[in-house]
Amino acid sequence: MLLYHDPRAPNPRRVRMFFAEKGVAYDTIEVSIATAANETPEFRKKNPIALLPVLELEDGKVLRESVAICRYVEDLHPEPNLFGTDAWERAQIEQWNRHAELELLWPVQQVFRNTHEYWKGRIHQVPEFADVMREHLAARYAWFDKELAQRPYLAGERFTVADITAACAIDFARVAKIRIDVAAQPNLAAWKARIDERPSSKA
Ligand SMILES: N[C@@H](CCC(=O)N[C@@H](CS)C(=O)NCC(=O)O)C(=O)O
Repeated sequence: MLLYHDPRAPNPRRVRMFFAEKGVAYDTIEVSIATAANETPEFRKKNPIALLPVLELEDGKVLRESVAICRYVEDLHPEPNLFGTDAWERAQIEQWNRHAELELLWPVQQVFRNTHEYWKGRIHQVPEFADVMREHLAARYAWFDKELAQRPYLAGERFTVADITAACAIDFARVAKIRIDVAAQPNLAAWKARIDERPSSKA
């Protein structure tokens, strides 16, 4: 398997962390978003909407959504299980992975895209939208903190793909100067410290 990725981007990191947890071997090709290498006609043949990650299989087939890639690898390498083992657990993990994507990662990406120098002159930036997303994130960090007072991991008693998504969002948020308020959000901070102890967090 060949992973097209940018080492600095959060969605490719989700997949690298997932692969590290599974212990699967794969090759990588770096596609720099900074130099718009993802927008070349060659790369658009892999992904017409020019986003990373992309996973290419031995036979040339490609997958271009982080969750699709992770589910594919979960099916091929069922252990350790990261998507759930019964109907209730699978639903919990799906729910929390969606919360992590839609309530944390996507808003964080919007703050970065709409304010950061990195994108200046490259996309239409709307700083007011970033302000709205910052307010949204403050409320959601507080909510995640409250939830994590009740259990050690997002979807329950064990680490799952939902924790990977949320951790990648929260790490990437630092480029937009959004940080966990350790005093006000001790449960979120303790959860993040647990994730950081895992070898996969270096991926
Ligand atoms: N839903 C996609 C989102 C992928 C995505 O947003 N990738 C970002 C990097 S984290 C990207 O490639 N951005 C390049 C650009 O916007 O030009 C997934 O989960 O894989």
